This record gives sequence, C-alpha cells and structure tokens, in this order.
Amino acid sequence: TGTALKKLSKPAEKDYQAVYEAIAEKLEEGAENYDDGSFGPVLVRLAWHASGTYDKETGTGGSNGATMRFAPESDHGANAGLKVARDIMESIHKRFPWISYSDLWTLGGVVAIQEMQGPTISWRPGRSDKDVAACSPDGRLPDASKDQRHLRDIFYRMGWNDQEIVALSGAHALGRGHPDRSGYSGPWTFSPTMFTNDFFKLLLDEKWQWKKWNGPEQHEDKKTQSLMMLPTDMALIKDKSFKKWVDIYANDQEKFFEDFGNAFSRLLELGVPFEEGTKPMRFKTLNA
Ligand code: CCH
Repeated sequence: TGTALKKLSKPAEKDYQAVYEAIAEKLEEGAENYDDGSFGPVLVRLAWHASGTYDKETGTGGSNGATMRFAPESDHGANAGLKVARDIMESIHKRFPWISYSDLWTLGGVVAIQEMQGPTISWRPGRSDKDVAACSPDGRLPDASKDQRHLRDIFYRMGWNDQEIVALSGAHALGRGHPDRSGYSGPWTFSPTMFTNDFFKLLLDEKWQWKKWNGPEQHEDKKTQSLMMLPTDMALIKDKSFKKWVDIYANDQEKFFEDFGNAFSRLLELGVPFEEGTKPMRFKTLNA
C-alpha cells in the first residue's frame, strides 16, 4: 500500500514540510504561561547548542549525532534548561519516527526562526544520531561572562569570521535569560518572540549600566531597567571590528536577515557529512 511504500522510500521534501508544520503548530501550544508565550526561542537555542560544539581542527562536535540526548552533554552548564526544547522535539519524534534527532533539532531551529518572522533558512537533511561516546567535551560553547577574546576563541574554532560572529549574535533579539538556567535575567528586546534587528539597535541606542543585584554581572538599560545585555553582548560594541558590523546590522535589517540566514544555515551544517547531491530545502511558513 501507499503508506508501506512511504516508510521504505527515502523521505521527500514534502515529508520534511510536514514535520516543519507539526513543529510550527507546537510553538505556542501550552505556552500561555511560558516566558513570552512561545517555545520558539528555546528551540533556536537547542539548535545552536547542538551545532556550536563543532571543532574544525578535529572535525568533532556539531549537530550530527544529537549527543545532547545523553549525560554528560545534557548536564553541561551551558545546556541548562534545554530539556524543555528536547521534550517538545520528543513529542514530534513520536509522530515522525523516521527522522533523526539531529535532523529534527536543527529543523526545529529553522521552524522557530521562520515562524517568528525571521528569514527563510535553507536546510538539508542527512544527519545521523550517534551514541553517548560521541558526546562533546564541556567548554565548547561560549561563556557569557567573558570578553571579545573568548568570543573569538570559541567562534574561530568553528570557522567563523568577525562579521559572522556579529550576525549570529543577533539571535539575541529572541528569548531571555532565566535565573534558574544560566543565572542571567530578562529579555534583550521588547519583542522577544519576533525576529528583528532590535538587538543591534538597542545595543547602540540605549544607555547600558551594570545591574545591581545578587546575580551574575550583566547590564540593564538605564531607561526601563527591564532589558539585559550579557558581558559578551557588550563586547560587540567595545571591539572595533565587531562594532563595525553592529552599526551595519542596526541600520539595515535586510542585510542582517540575509547574513544571519546564511550563517545560521551553515551553523546547522558544521561537520555534517551530507550525501553528495543533497539539495537545500526551503520551507513554507504556516501562514504562507
Ligand atoms: Fe545565546 N544565550 N549566547 N545565542 N541564546 C542565551 C539565550 C539565548 C550566549 C549566551 C546566552 C548565541 C550566542 C551566545 C540564543 C541564541 C543564540 C542565554 C540565556 C545565555 C547566557 C539562557 C537562559 O538563561 O535560558 C553567548 C555567551 C553567546 C556568544 O556568542 C547564538 C550564536 C545564538 C543563535 C544563533 C537564544 C535564542 C536564546 C534565548 C533562549 C530562551 O530560552 O529564551
């Protein structure tokens, strides 16, 4: 029958579009009392933390493998709170058991960016899951308490340049810090469930002061004291080579969307051994 054949044959773009839509429908389901009403930001963070462990010298880490399913990687400090996102992905996997977790988690990031009005992200399937032995060592993801030297150490290790580091950092338009996860508190922008270039605009336009509290050192905007910047975010305007791109992206949302879209797509592919000829897919949003 048709259904039996479908399971045996290689999934096609329409099968991934169906997974896309299932994830998109979950973004706000049951999120009425969660953060700002959407699981989108935490899904973006899962996709990024699954991918950002890549080391270009050894070819280890990256989204291939989905090794954050296992301790120790799930217990790394940087991954605190991502169980929320993995649990949502688990419910999707029950409906589409043919997709690898590593494809699913990266696709989740694509869905979240697009549904929150961000750019279209090209995405390719082909990741396979690995076992616990492939877990990344702790310390590969950035530490928010550090400065520009640390940002370069971490991102150059993955193969990025300064422009791309700034573009990727623009994802902090989304979501917030959670005191029970990272220790940091508050959103970066006034619209944390909408993908915009506001992170860059606010970074330049607001006056930022140290927040007086018992938590980790972070900045707050002087005017409303409701927004935050991490020390690593502030490093983007302290460092000349980074600030150049903050200025550009603050003034040109279209350029930011294009550069972010390309970089995010590549981020999700670091270290992935795609089959030759695997074509990039571009998914339609729910509203399209
Ligand atoms: Fe980030 N990020 N991120 N980040 N991040 C946090 C939250 C989000 C750093 C630290 C933190 C990227 C780069 C960096 C998101 C996407 C990206 C938090 C708060 C910290 C701390 C976590 C919490 O408490 O829940 C540092 C340091 C860097 C260095 O560059 C990049 C790159 C991306 C994606 C492309 C998103 C989205 C969030 C919000 C998560 C949520 O649950 O709201």
